[in-house]
Amino acid sequence: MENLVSQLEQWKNGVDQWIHRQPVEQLYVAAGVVFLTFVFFVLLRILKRTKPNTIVLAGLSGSGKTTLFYQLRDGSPHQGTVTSMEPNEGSFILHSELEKKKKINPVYVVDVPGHSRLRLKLDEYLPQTAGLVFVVDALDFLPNCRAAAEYLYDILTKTTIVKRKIPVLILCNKTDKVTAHTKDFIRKQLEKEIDKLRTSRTAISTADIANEHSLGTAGEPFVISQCVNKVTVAEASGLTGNISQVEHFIREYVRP
Ligand SMILES: Nc1nc2c(ncn2[C@@H]2O[C@H](COP(=O)(O)OP(=O)(O)O)[C@@H](O)[C@H]2O)c(=O)[nH]1
Ligand SMILES: [Mg+2]
Repeated sequence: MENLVSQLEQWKNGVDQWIHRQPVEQLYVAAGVVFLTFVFFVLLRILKRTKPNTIVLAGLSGSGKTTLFYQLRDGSPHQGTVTSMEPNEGSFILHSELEKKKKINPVYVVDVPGHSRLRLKLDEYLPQTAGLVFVVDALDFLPNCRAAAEYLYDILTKTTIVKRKIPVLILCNKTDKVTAHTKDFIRKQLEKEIDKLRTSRTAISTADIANEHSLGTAGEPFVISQCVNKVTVAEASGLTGNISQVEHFIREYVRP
């Protein structure tokens, strides 16, 4: 035992002497390298954590956002729930991914109520948003076309959406019913309505043009491919669980 202690002491003295023999600059450099490596790993962690992982479900009331939220989380539509007045939100692994063996990153999904008073909530989530799903009722589409186009127009001209180029998926929901409109029809109608809105709204707000991001190409009829952010159209049925196209969109922007 004593032998061991004296051996350790000798070794410690050896190290001390060696350190004293080194030029002082070299020690500073070594300390600097250790410090920088530490800072690098801390930064890496922070960057990884703040990568946006929020998916926002927006759209008019009754389009099927809440049903879709439950379907994504639980694989069931939870029928019979009341009109949501508070945003439904939560971090989870998609139900369809549960049986996968490897570690999967969760998605933070927010179901923003369509009621116009509560839409302001949307802005709170946009800084962390990786993708926005705009749910459209493909069954009862025509009576709501104008209102849906207005909401979509507001979304597509939002500063955060434009600046951060947040991808938008226009999701034609309720396609389990044969009378549902096709996604091409819905896209064309929305483009037509937005084109009308574009003319009327830019006429009103030429004074504060700085706040409004003009949509599309001037002098051409509006089509969604003119948006600076990626805008795509897909179909789903939140009720029957036919949601693979939404899941694909989510995992394209929130890495599993
Ligand atoms: N046929 C059909 N009905 C749906 C679908 N998704 C939702 N619904 C119905 O549409 C109504 C509104 O759904 P909800 O999820 O509350 O819409 P929200 O207001 O956007 O949250 C409910 O009666 C749902 O049962 C769907 O994919 N197909
Ligand atoms: Mg709802």
